Formats: sequence, C-alpha cells, structure tokens
Amino acid sequence: MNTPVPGTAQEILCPYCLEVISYDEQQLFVRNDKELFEELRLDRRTSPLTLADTLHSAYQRCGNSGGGQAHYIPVPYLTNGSPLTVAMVGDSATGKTHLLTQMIAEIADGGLKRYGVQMQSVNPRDHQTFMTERVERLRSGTMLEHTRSAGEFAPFVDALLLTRAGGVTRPVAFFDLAGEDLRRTDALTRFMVGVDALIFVVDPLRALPMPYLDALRGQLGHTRGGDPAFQTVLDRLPRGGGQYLGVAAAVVVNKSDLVRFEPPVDRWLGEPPPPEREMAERFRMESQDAYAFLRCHTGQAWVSPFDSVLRCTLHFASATGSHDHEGRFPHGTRPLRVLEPLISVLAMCGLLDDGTEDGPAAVGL
Ligand SMILES: Nc1nc2c(ncn2[C@@H]2O[C@H](COP(=O)(O)OP(=O)(O)OP(=O)(O)O)[C@@H](O)[C@H]2O)c(=O)[nH]1
Ligand SMILES: [Mg+2]
Ligand SMILES: [Zn+2]
Repeated sequence: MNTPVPGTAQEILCPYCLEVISYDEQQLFVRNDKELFEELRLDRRTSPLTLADTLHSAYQRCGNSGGGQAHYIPVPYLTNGSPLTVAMVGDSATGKTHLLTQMIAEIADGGLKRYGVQMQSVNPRDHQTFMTERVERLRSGTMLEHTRSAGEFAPFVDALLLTRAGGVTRPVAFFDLAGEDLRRTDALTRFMVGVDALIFVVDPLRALPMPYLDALRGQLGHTRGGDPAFQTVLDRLPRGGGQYLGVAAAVVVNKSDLVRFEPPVDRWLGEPPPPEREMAERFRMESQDAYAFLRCHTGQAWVSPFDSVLRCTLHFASATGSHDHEGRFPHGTRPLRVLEPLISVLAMCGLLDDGTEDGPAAVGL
C-alpha cells in the first residue's frame, strides 16, 4: 500500500455520497474494539513502517455528511489511485450474495494471478470479517442469509487493492444491496449514478420456462417481464447524451447448475478461465451463446442490460454448483465460472490487460 504524502492528495468521488473527497490527515479515525470510530492523531515521529501499518487500517470521515449519516472511508481507498466500484444487480433471491462471495473467495485464492494481478485488502479487518462471515460460512456448507435492508446508506461489503504486473494499483469496492433496496429510487441508491461496473444477475427460476424448474420456483414464479431491479437501476444511470449507457456491465445467468443439461449451458460450464490473449474473443463467443439462449427461452426484458449498455458481456455461472437442501449444501459448494463476469468488467475498466494490441480492453465491444 502507498503511504500518503501530505499535500499530494488526489481528488476522488466518495463512494457513498458521490461528493469529491481527498485524503486529509485531520479527519482520520480508527475503529475500536466496540466497533466505534475514534479520532486518530498521527505522530510524525513514528517510523514510516509503523505509520503505513496504522494508516492501512485507518478511515477518513467524509466531510460531506451534510446533516445525514456520518460515513467513513478506508484510507487505502483514498490513497491508491483511481477507485473502481462494482455493484451486483438483481431482485431478491437471484443469488447476488452467493455469487459475489464466491468471486471474492476465488480472488483471495489467487484467481487473478493468471492475469498478472495481485490482491491486498483495502481494510484488513473488514476483509477478514467478510472472509469469516461469508466465505468460510459458505465453504462449511451453510447457505448465506438474505441481505438486510440498508437504511440510509449502502456501504460496500468488501474492497480490494488490485495491482497489475506493471505496478498500477486500483482499489475496487463491491456493493451488494438487498433486492428490495435496489428498487428504491431515493438517496440509498444514489451511489449507482457513479458506479463503474454492474453485474446483472439473472435467476433461471424467474427467467426460464422449463417445467422441471417449477418445483423450485417458490412464490415468485416464472415471468417473461424481466427483473424489476434491472429496470430501476438502468433508469437511474446517467445517459450522458448518447443512446447507450457508458457503465461497464456483465449479465450472468446464475444458478446455471439448474439448467446444466441444456445446450449450450452444458458446454460453457465446463470451460476453463480464458487465457489473457483470448479473453475478448472467448467472452464474445459466450455472450453470443448466452444472448441467444435467453432470447430463445424468455422475453426481451431479460436482456435489457445488453440492449441499453454500450459494453456488456453475457455469461453462464453457478455460485454454488447445486441447489441447497433446507439451507445447507451438505456436500459443500462447487462454484462454476464465477470469476469470468468480474474479469470481463475489470478488463472493460482497464484494470486487466485483455491481450489485444489496441490498448484498453476490447472486451465487451
Ligand atoms: N441452485 C442454485 N442456487 C443458488 C445459487 N446461488 C444462490 N442460490 C440460492 O439462491 C438463494 C438466494 O441467494 P442470495 O445470494 O441470498 O440471493 P440475493 O440475490 O443476494 O438475495 P437478497 O439478498 O434478498 O437480495 C439461496 O437459497 C441460495 O441457496 C446457485 O448458483 N445455484
Ligand atoms: Mg443478498
Ligand atoms: Zn461522502
């Protein structure tokens, strides 16, 4: 992690209120054992190593709280280059939390190393909490709970520092709201206006008509009308004058284990991660197949992100590899192709080298 040099602070957007914020040593806090924020006074006489270690777990209070809820941003988020925000989108129970958990688990296991990317946590304690409460829980075979409604602010659930082989580091923060919150159009979802990448999660139990899925659908049932959260979020994004939205996007047919015998799902689920040099081409092929699959079986509304966003890829994935049995995965979980949608949006945002000669990411074009 970079140790910030006074007077060189870069202006970035606060991920919560979207106002400009820059690193300010006078606004630092640490969290105590009771999870309360306490002011941090830096002693410049401490050794650079100790200072760097203190700052790694420090927070800065955003000065734009303006009567609303005070919010705190991890210092490494403000001092390591231009941050990137990624949000999961989909109605309740589409599998956003399981998918994001498995994505971060695979990154923690070194899943981005084959693309020359190293990871570090933005805040060690928050990352450890995420690993214990989500990743280890799921790996022990316990289904994760529905995400609680966020109230006034949507905090990111985890954030990582990703460093490319050339040495460029960027903080990446992940948002995972409850499905019902994503339908809100108030201040809670305002951060969506400034988000860099969206991962739209399609639930086969809602989208696909196959009769063998009926027993698993629950009360919500099948609909050709699309996911209401997709439309609310797409409507919220700034158009910037053009016909298409400029955000990076991936549409994931999640829970693909439920339709694993349908072609071409069967074929894609067995595919290994794409090598860097073939990434753009492989994602293009998968996108064509997934688009055709969705359009063959369901209404146009389910592919609305692809129709509205300029750079969008489509993917097949399964967060858990199988359906839960009364809240448990007795044989553990077996994530399938969960990292690909994230790799795709990271490439679109210039964080991965997609191996093409014309510089920033040809992925999604
Ligand atoms: N078969 C199958 N079930 C899955 C998969 N991923 C998630 N599920 C199930 O889908 C249900 C909902 O998962 P969540 O990840 O909590 O869904 P969510 O979209 O975060 O829901 P909210 O937090 O309410 O918005 C759980 O019962 C999971 O077991 C998958 O890949 N395959
Ligand atoms: Mg959730
Ligand atoms: Zn703020």
